[in-house]
Amino acid sequence: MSVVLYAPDYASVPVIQCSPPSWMVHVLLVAKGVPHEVRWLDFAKGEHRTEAMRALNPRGTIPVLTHGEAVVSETFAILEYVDATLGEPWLPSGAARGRALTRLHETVYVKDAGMAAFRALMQPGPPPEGLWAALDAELDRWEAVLQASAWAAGDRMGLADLVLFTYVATAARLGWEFTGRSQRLQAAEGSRSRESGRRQRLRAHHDRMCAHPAVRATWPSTWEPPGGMLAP
Ligand SMILES: N[C@@H](CCC(=O)N[C@@H](CS)C(=O)NCC(=O)O)C(=O)O
Repeated sequence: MSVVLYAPDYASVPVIQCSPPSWMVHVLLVAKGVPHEVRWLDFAKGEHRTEAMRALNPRGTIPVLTHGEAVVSETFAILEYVDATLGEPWLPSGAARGRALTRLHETVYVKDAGMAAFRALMQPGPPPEGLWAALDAELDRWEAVLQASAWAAGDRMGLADLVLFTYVATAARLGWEFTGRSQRLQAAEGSRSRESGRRQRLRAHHDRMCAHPAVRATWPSTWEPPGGMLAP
């Protein structure tokens, strides 16, 4: 059964020149070695809102994944579907499954904060005050998660890592800085070490993800390759 991922042609997405939700699904398909086709839709031409696309997803959002007769929309549903149905599952079984699913669904806060900031950047005029505040506050939580383990859940790259990484990479490209610290955290920390606010673990996570062959293979062609990475 053929697998088709509908994703925006990144060049047609204003400002961010990428779609983190589509990118993370693409990384998963490539990392799992699932044969698939990507249909790149031109957002500027409204190719994601045609009658045919609305028949797949009436909300007109992408990513959408089809697998034979199955149609799956909503990013996290797609990640879970691909994981359970195609190739070796990444989600563990038993007790570790609860943790991995919790971490995956917790990344919705990164996704929402990231999307809100990206949408603000798409508006004309200078960026609003506190553009990254919500994302900063959320990423402080993930820095703490990554203090305990190199990956978001367990000892290997998982679904939550895909979400975290694609939003962090997109934000970093748009001017968000790993060294930035939310005012809330700064106030809470008082005179404690500034180093703890530098998100070194998150940066290491980002760099590790950048080196992954599936991330390299799907790197948005609209972006410069990250420092030190050869063009895929
Ligand atoms: N809740 C949806 C949101 C996906 C989403 O916002 N997709 C964007 C591209 S990154 C989109 O389709 N935007 C087009 C539109 O809303 O018209 C999901 O997670 O799949």
